[in-house]
Amino acid sequence: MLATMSPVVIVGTGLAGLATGNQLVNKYKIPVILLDKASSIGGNSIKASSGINGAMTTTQNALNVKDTPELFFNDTLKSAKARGSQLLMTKLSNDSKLAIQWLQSEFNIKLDLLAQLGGHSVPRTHRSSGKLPPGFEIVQALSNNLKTLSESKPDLVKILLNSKVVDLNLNNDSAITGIQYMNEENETITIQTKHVVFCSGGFSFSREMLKEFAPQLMDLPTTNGSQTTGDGQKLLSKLGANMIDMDQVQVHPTGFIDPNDRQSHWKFLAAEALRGLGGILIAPNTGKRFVNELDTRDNVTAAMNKTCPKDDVRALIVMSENVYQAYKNNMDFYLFKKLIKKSTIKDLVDQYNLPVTVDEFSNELIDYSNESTKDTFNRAHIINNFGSSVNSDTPIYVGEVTPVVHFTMGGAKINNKAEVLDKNDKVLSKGLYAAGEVSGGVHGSNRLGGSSLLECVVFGRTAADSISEDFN
Ligand SMILES: Cc1cc2nc3c(=O)[nH]c(=O)nc-3n(C[C@H](O)[C@H](O)[C@H](O)COP(=O)(O)OP(=O)(O)OC[C@H]3O[C@@H](n4cnc5c(N)ncnc54)[C@H](O)[C@@H]3O)c2cc1C
Ligand SMILES: *[C@@H]1O[C@H](CO)[C@@H](O)[C@H](O)[C@H]1NC(C)=O
Ligand SMILES: *[C@@H]1O[C@H](CO)[C@@H](O)[C@H](O)[C@H]1NC(C)=O
Ligand SMILES: *[C@@H]1O[C@H](CO)[C@@H](O)[C@H](O)[C@H]1NC(C)=O
Ligand SMILES: *[C@@H]1O[C@H](CO)[C@@H](O)[C@H](O)[C@H]1NC(C)=O
Ligand SMILES: *[C@@H]1O[C@H](CO)[C@@H](O)[C@H](O)[C@H]1NC(C)=O
Ligand SMILES: *[C@@H]1O[C@H](CO)[C@@H](O)[C@H](O)[C@H]1NC(C)=O
Ligand SMILES: *[C@@H]1O[C@H](CO)[C@@H](O)[C@H](O)[C@H]1NC(C)=O
Ligand SMILES: CC(=O)N[C@H]1CO[C@H](CO)[C@@H](O)[C@@H]1O
Repeated sequence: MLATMSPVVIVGTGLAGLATGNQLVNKYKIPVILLDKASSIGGNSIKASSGINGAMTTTQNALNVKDTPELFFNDTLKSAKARGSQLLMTKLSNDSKLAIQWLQSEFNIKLDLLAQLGGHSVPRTHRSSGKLPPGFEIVQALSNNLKTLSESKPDLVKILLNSKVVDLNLNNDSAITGIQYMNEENETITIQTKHVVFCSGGFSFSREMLKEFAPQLMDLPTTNGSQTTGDGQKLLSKLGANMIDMDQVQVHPTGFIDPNDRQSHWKFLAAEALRGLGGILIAPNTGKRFVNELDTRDNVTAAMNKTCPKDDVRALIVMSENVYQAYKNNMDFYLFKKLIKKSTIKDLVDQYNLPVTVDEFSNELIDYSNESTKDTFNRAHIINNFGSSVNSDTPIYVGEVTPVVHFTMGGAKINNKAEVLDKNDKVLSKGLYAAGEVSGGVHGSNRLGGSSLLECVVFGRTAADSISEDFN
């Protein structure tokens, strides 16, 4: 039977592609071919460092966090600021519990820890205790399964790297009949197929596309990987897809400024979990906090833009020993890369010449940590803070941060079956699906931290479920 089924072609091996592939193969035994233009698997997904969202999960239960899909939806909608598709946001929050459960039960990924990221009403961003950062851990588990199958059952799974998709073939009913890619020898090869799932990621590395859609951001540094060039958006747009929110490009407020390479256009991300677990932001020109660090990314960036100097040192991120303990592996990595350093309050005030006394600075941390007062910026109090006995010698961790281009909310609009839509919101082409960052509508004008890995799993699995209906 396998031999007569034309394989589903998946464009991209980030989390969206891997989730689609695993669901097709494990649940339905439908053959897949994964193509990636890069020489390795994982896209931007492999870099994700804060985690993946889920509402009403067993982890939240175990940690006594009360959450519902409705609360998650409300947070998502507020962050989206009237952009995007509410249907997709509902689907994202509804299916988030199942997405986490799927990763835990099929791939043995623990996802047993939580952080509360910006714009979320409760802690719902999951990561695992242990050494591996979430993006790496999830990509590794899902790709190992497919790699193993590609060896034992080559008719079921093929993974072709260094293979760049360049075009699609349609019949005169505009149904998919094939896909064309270019191999390492620059030959164009056609694969016959009735189903293509675009999982090709965002466009934040494409200067050409940033210039077209968000020219005001071209001078900002970026966290992007060089493969993130919007190939999928270009192909789908050419076919007539409804490209929505293309001008909504996410600026993440905290990219690390490397003190040894300040001008570099490329920045390591200072994961949002650093703030989520208790870290604060300090303006170097006032020596004070200036924003609720757990507001949404767009709002934090706007506050930084308004308050902080446009100098070499934009803002400082300051973390307690408790944050270090809660996020030890990442913190050790940042220390190793010299992106943060261990210091004391006295040394911090001296080093950056902050216009406050050591006592004033200590008192600000004490106030911030005081659970019986309302936070100056309405930030929800969390357990991991600086404590009540802060003084000039209290150890802290500090890094310099600046806003960075990070994620593209816009893309090809899909429906809740992950089918790509045309400009009248009708299915564009029979057999054509999209999932992950290439799609648009899930996040509106601002994505919540942890919702990108989630959309990959939710809509990747959904694409597979939709495709399976054609194989009955
Ligand atoms: C540093 C960093 C940290 C992040 N942390 C988090 C986090 O903690 N939580 C969270 O939810 N999100 C996070 N994100 C966002 C998230 O990682 C990505 O946005 C998301 O994983 C995108 O997944 P994807 O599968 O859609 O695309 P990607 O993972 O980017 O994969 C796309 C793949 O498609 C391939 N491709 C592109 N064009 C073609 C073509 N023409 N032919 C063949 N292949 C092609 C690319 O080579 C790439 O491998 C982070 C992003 C970055 C950069
Ligand atoms: C979500 O928002 C709606 C509309 O504002 C409100 O009625 C509802 O109570 C909110 N739900 C939760 C769980 O906060
Ligand atoms: C989300 O869940 C609610 C409540 O179970 C349901 O009424 C709704 O149809 C679901 N929507 C989507 C898009 O999954
Ligand atoms: C972000 O800022 C807008 C406009 O100032 C405000 O309405 C909104 O409540 C803020 N977002 C959050 C999550 O607080
Ligand atoms: C598609 O084109 C073929 C060949 O030109 C023609 O025979 C067929 O009727 C067309 N089908 C449709 C649905 O237009
Ligand atoms: C393929 O094309 C690229 C870009 O034109 C070129 O740099 C490369 O050398 C070519 N590779 C081969 C094997 O011909
Ligand atoms: C920063 O603020 C200025 C005006 O104060 C505005 O023109 C600019 O667009 C803002 N930049 C970002 C990235 O928000
Ligand atoms: C915390 O705030 C309360 C109420 O304002 C105050 O009484 C108490 O002294 C504060 N605790 C510390 C350690 O400053
Ligand atoms: C869009 C963008 O800013 N792309 C940059 C990504 O990072 C590399 C450096 O690694 C720059 O060369 C690109 O210009």
